[in-house]
Amino acid sequence: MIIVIFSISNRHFKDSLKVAILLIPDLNVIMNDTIISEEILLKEFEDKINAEIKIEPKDWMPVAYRSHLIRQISQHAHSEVIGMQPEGNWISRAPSIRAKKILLAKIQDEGGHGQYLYSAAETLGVSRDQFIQWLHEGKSKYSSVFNYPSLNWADIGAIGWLVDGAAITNQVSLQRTSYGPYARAMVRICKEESFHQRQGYEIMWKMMEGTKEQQEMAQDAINRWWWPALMMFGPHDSDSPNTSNAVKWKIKRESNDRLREKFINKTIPQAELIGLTVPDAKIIKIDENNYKHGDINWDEFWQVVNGNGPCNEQRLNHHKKYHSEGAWVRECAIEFNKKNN
Ligand code: FAQ
Repeated sequence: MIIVIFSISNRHFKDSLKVAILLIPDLNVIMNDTIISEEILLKEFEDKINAEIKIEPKDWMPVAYRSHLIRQISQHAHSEVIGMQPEGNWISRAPSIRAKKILLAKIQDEGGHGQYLYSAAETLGVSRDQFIQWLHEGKSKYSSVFNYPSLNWADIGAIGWLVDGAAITNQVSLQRTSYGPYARAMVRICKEESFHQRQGYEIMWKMMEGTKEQQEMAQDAINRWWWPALMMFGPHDSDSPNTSNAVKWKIKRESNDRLREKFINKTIPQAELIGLTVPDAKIIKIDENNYKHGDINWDEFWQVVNGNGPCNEQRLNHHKKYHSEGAWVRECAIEFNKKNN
């Protein structure tokens, strides 16, 4: 019976079944039961969503809800893992042992976030190997922001402060997402992400207390990372095809534009406090707590999303190379697991 419930969303299969129903009276009864079952299941699903009860892996869910989550959670996981690359580039060149230790811990956290998220996505019935294959084939996305180069130490400050700051703004809201494993992963990720944002801000703060050259480096870094950070929230709501279902199913709790506004409102005062300015000539302060940003370069955004950013090729090639060179580690882990279970 379960197989029939899942398959019934396939139109051709449904048509063949309708023909069969006309021919076999007993099957008619079975089919009616099945259709009723699906309606009941959908109603139960919607009731849970409305009552803020989390959907769990073994619960019935509409096919489109499942595939929406598979897409979003796996892309989120890829972002965490690919996001290690721009920062990893600076571990060996951190300006002190303290800075090196902090950066190392931060990057390790991002790898861990990828693990939680791949595990959450796997509960939806797709293997991790498949997710990685989709990434390597360019079928699955990761955040556009990681396709920009990290040129100097100030960029490490800007990534922590702005990129993690933008990520956490989104992730705080995702703690209330409707799918249980995703929401629970977000709780831990947010705790760690808030430390990441502070380590980035501390770097910028220290540079702004330093020499004129250091201050210029910090301003140059915010000039280059500000717009890519705003783009992390995705296209305007009016151009966001996934938002309508995401909001209906409470996967997204706030829209792309609303989250972007929240990020701007909290980040501009932080910039001003240490003497930095955001590179937006059209920014307007609407009232005490709210700002309106100028035009985002959406052509640039789509270029980067579609694989033509400054570092897209480099990031993906790097991932492919080390994934392939690390195959023996995965094989050893599987053998070890077999021996111990
Ligand atoms: N980059 O209809 P929407 C981090 C795609 S974690 C690339 O609005 P949706 C931690 C989108 O996928 C950062 N593609 O889509 C860290 C869709 O294409 P598709 C990652 C983007 O899903 C810090 C199409 O455009 N965070 O940084 C982007 O409703 C430092 C239409 O867009 C998450 O992934 C983009 N920026 O909203 C690690 C949070 N924006 O899939 C290391 C979870 C949009 O239909 C160092 N994800 N697209 O082919 C989300 O909240 C959502 O998926 C959005 C996009 C908001 C990213």
